[in-house]
Amino acid sequence: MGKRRTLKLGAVLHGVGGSASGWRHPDMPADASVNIGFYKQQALKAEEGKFDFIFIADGLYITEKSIPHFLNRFEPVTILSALGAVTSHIGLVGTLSTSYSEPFTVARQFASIDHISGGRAGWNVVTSPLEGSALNFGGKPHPSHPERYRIAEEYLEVTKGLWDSWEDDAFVRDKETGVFFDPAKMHRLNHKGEYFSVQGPLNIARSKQGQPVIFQAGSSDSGRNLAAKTADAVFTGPESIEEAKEFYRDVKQRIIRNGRNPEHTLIFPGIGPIIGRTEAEAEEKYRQIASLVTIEQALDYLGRFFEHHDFSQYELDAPFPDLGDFGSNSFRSTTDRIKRRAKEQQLTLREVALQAATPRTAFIGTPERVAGLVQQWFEEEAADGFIVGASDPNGLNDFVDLVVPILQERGLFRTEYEADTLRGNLGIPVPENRYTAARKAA
Ligand code: FMN
Repeated sequence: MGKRRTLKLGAVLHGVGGSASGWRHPDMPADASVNIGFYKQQALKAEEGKFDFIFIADGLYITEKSIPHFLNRFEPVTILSALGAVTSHIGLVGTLSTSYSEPFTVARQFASIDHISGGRAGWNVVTSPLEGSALNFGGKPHPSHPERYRIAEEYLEVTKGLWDSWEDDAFVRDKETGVFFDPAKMHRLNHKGEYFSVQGPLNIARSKQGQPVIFQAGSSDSGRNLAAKTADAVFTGPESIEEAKEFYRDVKQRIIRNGRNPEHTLIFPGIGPIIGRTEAEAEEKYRQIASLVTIEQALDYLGRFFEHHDFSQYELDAPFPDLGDFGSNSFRSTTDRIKRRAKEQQLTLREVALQAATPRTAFIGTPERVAGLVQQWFEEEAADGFIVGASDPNGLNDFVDLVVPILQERGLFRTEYEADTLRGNLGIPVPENRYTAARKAA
């Protein structure tokens, strides 16, 4: 029998928030997305709540229609390094694109955060959905959806290989004898593949947790396969417990088919809880957030998923337009769902845009109600944990102060950190160095 599952929690630190108008909320610092004080306060609050990790999302292309947070925000590796210095236990997870970076550089960056933080780094591997990203990186065409995932798979092979460049006892550092390292324990990767040619070795050792934790956030067929082959944790954005359970079952089965242990890859649906002392107060909070968004902003928000498509050209109260295949080369799983639901529920463009821009989360209500939903999703195997993105500026504080104590009382969530590494707290193993393992096996 496996050991008892325990709930895991991550907190999205997202500056002024994921909506067009969150920055106008009376309690939100309008410059929160580039305010180190705000990020520090949020990271420390999540650590006070014993969260497993904080998460910094990222993207590489903006236009004047992008939401305020996307227009002016911190680069993930940089802000995580700063937060690593002011926190002690919480994991530090950030997005970096495999379509617009080099594995050698990225392996170094995350290994460096891993050392700075004593083994708390995690990398959210994304393939960059937005075609416009190509315009900022030399102008070669944006790779197609399946090709982006092929690149990502080889990219991870290279990165993980580079992270094993040094066996754990390679650096002798003997001042007496003058021996700094053992050359037999330094390894060149000599990778030559379809997309990358990388000799190695990497110029930084493994950390206390062996290798940074790999997160993966794509939910399409290709995304699920990449997760099954390579990831320690998976982000997903289901709209119901049924959808979450389907995803959970499917990804865990794919993991087993790849010969990996399904308990060692954790699934994290994203939730944006809205918490009130009463149900009515929570509803009022939602109305306040939703009322700040105009229909024009909602159309722009929806358009971003479809390569910044201009939805203002259609009749607002007519059925959602037939877009054919459009959108499947970018946020495929998201655009497929938007199109499918619009058809099934016969929604108008206005309804689709408002639902996308101001989604009414199922996780709304009193702390007891939100904790109850967290418990249900966890116990019914719709989730191993949650990535919590607050919809209003006090959302993280409310979750930590009001919901976490209930989860702790019910024995679902830790009251103290079990470890000081991210792998340790997530309960996933430290991967053994491949060369050490091969020597032992020989
Ligand atoms: N995409 C990004 O480009 N940057 C991110 O920071 C990012 N974070 C995500 C966080 C969560 C919780 C989820 C569910 C998705 C995130 N994505 C992010 C989007 C995915 O990378 C992916 O593009 C999207 O889910 C579409 O899936 P597909 O690529 O499998 O079609």
